[in-house]
Amino acid sequence: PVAKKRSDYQTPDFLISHVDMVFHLDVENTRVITTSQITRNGQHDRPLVLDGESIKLISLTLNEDPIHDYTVNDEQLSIQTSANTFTLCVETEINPRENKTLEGLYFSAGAYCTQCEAEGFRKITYFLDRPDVLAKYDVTIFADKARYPHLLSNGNQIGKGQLDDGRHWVKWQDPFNKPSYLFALVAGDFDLLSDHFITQSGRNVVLELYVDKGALDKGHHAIASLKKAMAWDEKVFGLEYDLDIYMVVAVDFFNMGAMENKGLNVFNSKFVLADAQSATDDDFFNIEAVIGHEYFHNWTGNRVTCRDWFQLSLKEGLTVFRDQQFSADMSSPVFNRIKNVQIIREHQFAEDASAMAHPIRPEEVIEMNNFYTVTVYDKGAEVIRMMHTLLGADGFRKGIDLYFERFDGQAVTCDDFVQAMQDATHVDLSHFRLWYSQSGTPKVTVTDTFEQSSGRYTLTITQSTPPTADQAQKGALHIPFKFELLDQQGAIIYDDSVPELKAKMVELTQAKHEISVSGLSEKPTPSLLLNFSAPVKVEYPYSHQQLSHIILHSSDEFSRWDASQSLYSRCIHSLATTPDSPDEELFDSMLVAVSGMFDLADSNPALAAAMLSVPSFETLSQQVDEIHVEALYHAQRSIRNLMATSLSEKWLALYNKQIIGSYQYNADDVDKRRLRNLSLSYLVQGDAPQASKLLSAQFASADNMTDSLGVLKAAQYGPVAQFDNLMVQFEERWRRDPLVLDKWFALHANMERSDILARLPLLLSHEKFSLDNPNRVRSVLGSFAFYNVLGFHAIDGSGYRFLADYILKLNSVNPQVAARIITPLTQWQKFDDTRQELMRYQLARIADCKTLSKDLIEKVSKSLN
Ligand code: DPP
Ligand code: ZN
Repeated sequence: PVAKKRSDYQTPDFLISHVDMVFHLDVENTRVITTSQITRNGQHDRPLVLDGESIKLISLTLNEDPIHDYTVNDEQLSIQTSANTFTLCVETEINPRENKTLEGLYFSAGAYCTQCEAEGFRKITYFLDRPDVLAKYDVTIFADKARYPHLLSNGNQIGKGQLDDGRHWVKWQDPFNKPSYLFALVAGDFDLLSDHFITQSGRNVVLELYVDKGALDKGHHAIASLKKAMAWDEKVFGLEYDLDIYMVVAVDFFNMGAMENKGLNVFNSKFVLADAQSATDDDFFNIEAVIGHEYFHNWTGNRVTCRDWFQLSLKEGLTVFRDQQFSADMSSPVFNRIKNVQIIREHQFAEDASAMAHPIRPEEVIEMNNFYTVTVYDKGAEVIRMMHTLLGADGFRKGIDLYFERFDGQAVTCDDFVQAMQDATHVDLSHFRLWYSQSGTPKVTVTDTFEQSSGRYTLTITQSTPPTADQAQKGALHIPFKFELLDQQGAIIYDDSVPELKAKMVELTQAKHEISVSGLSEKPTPSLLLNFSAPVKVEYPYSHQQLSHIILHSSDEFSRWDASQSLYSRCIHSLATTPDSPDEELFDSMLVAVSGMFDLADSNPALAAAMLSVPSFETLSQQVDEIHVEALYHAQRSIRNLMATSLSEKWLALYNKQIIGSYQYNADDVDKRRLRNLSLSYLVQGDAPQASKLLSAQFASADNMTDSLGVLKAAQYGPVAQFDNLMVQFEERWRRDPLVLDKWFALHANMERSDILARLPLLLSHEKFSLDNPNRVRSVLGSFAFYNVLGFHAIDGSGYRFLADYILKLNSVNPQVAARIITPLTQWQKFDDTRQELMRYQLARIADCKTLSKDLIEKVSKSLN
């Protein structure tokens, strides 16, 4: 396969103004008749080249005459015509049941549904399947009425009828121009939850949520979340919904989280269904966030879309930023910020360090599905956030307003977005644009000097970005770097004559900056990168006293948490490198700091819970140049054990203090449950005398999934027998609920135990496991590969081999999911030589497969280079 390059963009040779589609649904022989109004774009005599894959061409007419002058291959249909404006009618046949890739039209647990982003529409019909071809769609669906009473597509329903043979039909019309990737069709027998929302201008919008039969009670949180999102977008961005109906359908088989098809979102049921018994607080949170995300796409993505797929971050970075702001407003801002940053530090930094490194606007793509990445999404959101910081909330809003004024109804580029931001505010963003083309994790190094005699303190800040696999040369970026200086009492040092101190921010634009302040009586402590103001790594030689000082005194809650994480990291790395001579003084000062954090539990429980948690293995891995698996893993364990045993009374008191009534999803109770389950896990880790009793008691009395799962997660640190016993009980209770069973699969797959490789095959042969279902695959194979550190990285290579075996199986079933869970194997670069060799050996084994999908070829070949 050949890579497409961003620089090769050409405007389309033809445009399509209107599409009429008729679907005759049948599980194995669905007929699709697509009639398009097509116009030549500019003066040329090139043929009309349509995309099409895995579909059977039945007939082809141009202005109602049969076409003879065409060629067709596995990917394209090419029609030679001299007409400039014409009607093209294409009839195709597809097999939804056979379609396990879950792209195009497929059959999922008794219902038909579609997934067209990025390039799935071409599996339905031959078409100009690119986002800069915008058309209006009329869609008529015919299907058996008894089995498929609900026939849905984008826009408004404009007709329906009944046939004598038991079939019925419904016709939909979408008044908005849209690219083919936003097309959707759903047909099935669902339960329907209806509601409505009155927009700011007084229009009534019907809200419809379609779920599996019997699951109606689990839809209320999703509907409530949707209404919150609609109100929030009006309030914060002045953006109102534009159709009279908004539909959400939950399906069990889905490659992604959800999809923002115009007026007809299709969701992975995991991000819709929730009730207290079966869903955790995190599930409730994620549902609100994903419902928000897809809703916000209606403007950032659908009304203004991407010119080409290299611009994906135009809609995804911006929409992730919007959903993050929404979630922060709905719950705890600091807790949300910490979550965002953890994703960057655990996964995005890892991507930068791997062979898959790419800028938020990639330059080269073989399979677009491989670029729905943490870089495009989450680093993309950080880039938008930096603009928000540089322009201020009002400036940002002006920029957004201008963006919609200029580009509503169009397919545009990331440059167009930045230009609108710049033109609306007159802030020069020309240098800032480098964030779109430069990949990698910038490193900001800070040093300081203090001259006792003059009281002059100088901060020297340098930036550099190490080379990445895709790009050797790096330039200095425009970085909004927020910071403050704390005196020894913990007060912030202000000096109006130093503009950076006044603004609490320096805009780094060059390799090196210096900031000086005079007249200080003692050396201050700098608190750096407040609120993670840029997606960079910061280096400053903090003493542990300084870290403790920041934990107590920074004005920025995020930075207080961040300092706690630096303190833990320092302890862990110190123990990992010199396990035989532990730095007792460092550990003592860490324990003193931790002791103090307990005092926060009443006043700021969200922050306390975050501060009392140590960095993940994945985060720690990104802080070192070479990962020594066992040493780092055991050091992290030991530090947690030290915290657990040294402070066992505090953990017990904290556990007992969290009095919570019957389950409600609200911020106060969520915080309490989080603190309680965190305490429980430390009590188990520290082998506290009460631990085992607490586990059983909480398991027996829990009226909600958060507390049940809290027990199981904590039990992972205790004796295997007790864990296994609880897991058996859990399975008995939940074996008929696939979404809950996924949690059970994941707990088994990421459990640290010596017989893990022997247990995995048992999970995969479980009657509820199926390679066809992405949620099951992610919960077993994904959890194992991403989070079972000792199992996956077993030094005999058995973990790598196990994953590779299943990637080869998945390759022919669902290449998109296969290419996602191969990620840990492609990130071999920082491991020891033995592991590198073992990982590369498995990659080479996969590369040898003769029928390897484009998705895997791209990732495997890059990581073997
Ligand atoms: N459905 C995916 C998302 O919303 C892709 N657009 O991010
Ligand atoms: Zn999105």
